Amino acid sequence: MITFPEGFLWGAATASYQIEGAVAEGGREPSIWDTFSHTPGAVRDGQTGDVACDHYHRFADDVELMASLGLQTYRFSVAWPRLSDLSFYDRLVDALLERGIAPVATLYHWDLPQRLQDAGGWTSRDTALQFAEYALAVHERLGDRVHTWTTLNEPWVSAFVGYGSGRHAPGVTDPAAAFTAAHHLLLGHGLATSALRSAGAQSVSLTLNLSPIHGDAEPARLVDGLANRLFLDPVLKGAYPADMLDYMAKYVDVSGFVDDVPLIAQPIDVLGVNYYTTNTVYTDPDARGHREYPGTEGIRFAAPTAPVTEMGWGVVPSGLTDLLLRLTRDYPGTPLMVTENGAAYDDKVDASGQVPDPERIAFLDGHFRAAHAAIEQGVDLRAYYVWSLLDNFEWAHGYHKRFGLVHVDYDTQRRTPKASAGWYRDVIARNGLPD
Ligand code: IFM
Repeated sequence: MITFPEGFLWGAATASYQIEGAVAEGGREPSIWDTFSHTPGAVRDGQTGDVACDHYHRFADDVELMASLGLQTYRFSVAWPRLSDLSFYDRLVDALLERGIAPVATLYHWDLPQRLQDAGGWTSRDTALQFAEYALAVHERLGDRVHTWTTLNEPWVSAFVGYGSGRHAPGVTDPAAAFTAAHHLLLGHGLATSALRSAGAQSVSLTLNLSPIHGDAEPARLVDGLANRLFLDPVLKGAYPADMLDYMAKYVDVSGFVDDVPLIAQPIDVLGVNYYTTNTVYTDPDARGHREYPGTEGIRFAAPTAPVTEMGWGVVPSGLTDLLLRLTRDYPGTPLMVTENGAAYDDKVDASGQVPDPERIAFLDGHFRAAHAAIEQGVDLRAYYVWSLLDNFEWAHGYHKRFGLVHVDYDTQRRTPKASAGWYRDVIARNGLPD
């Protein structure tokens, strides 16, 4: 047996806009994803999160489903647009605790209230201040029962996909706005962390999407800076990387950024790592670069080699070992949890009502072993959350990409655990895998 440390926690993750639906219920105000998904051409086939998995109404059954898989912890996000009435999360947290499932609450998984976007969104410093106030309000309501808090999910995506390429809400295509948004997201994280801490939050974390970058040295340094160090260093080293400050200065006035770093660099209790794949980049004068990495003209992002998932992302379990070791080496002293890892495949319910998904089982098996290899080499990894509990609204891809351990029929809302769900239940029960 490959056994994980005693006390290691196994869970699954979701996000509010991707599963809840009920967008006009419980006093919820519109978010940037409501606006964006209703914009013609923004999301594949014009799909929206209006109904999604109807989790808002079906959460009690979904918690039963989690219990049937033996989940020990569940990572969900609170919708900022539901701030005026947080009673849904009260009920959700109570249901989780009744089943012995530890709730981990993420405060921002991309559904910014539209009213704040109308005032500039993350390009406005005020959004960071408002985020800290919102964090406090949620903590006041749930802090007696939620132990672990995550401020932001994947600020790189919020900044560079939301304000850089415009592939996500709010659909802005302006590199200067993307860098400004990145800074204000980090500031929001720092302010919220201080606020949560002073309110007595037990464990505060930040979740970053991180990726090892391979290839030619110079483009790899730049892309690693944009994807990884730009977010890790101010939080965990108390300084923006010098090369990134110079780089951002080509687009924005960074003088105020430096002054804010002490506010950003609040100690965190654990770092959340979302890992999906690696990137490989080469110098190529003819290459157009990548629109989500501003200024990368002349850099070629290599196509992944097979096998790939339905997202077209390469399956590279060893990248997870490398990433966890690198974090431990370069940012020592911060415990880690894998807050997302998983894969989309073209899953179908077969004639016998089963959903065979051997590729997902192989994917997870490989990545769990990769995480275990990192632990054996000294990484302090505390938990692992599979993305995702349910098939759900995969942003610009709509419902076309299925990441769930549980299949969702969107016409009937019927949930069918895939073969991987049963396999995962056994992993959890054994706290490990056969050797
Ligand atoms: O679905 C997303 C999630 O919202 C954030 N991390 C990556 C997942 C898969 O793309």
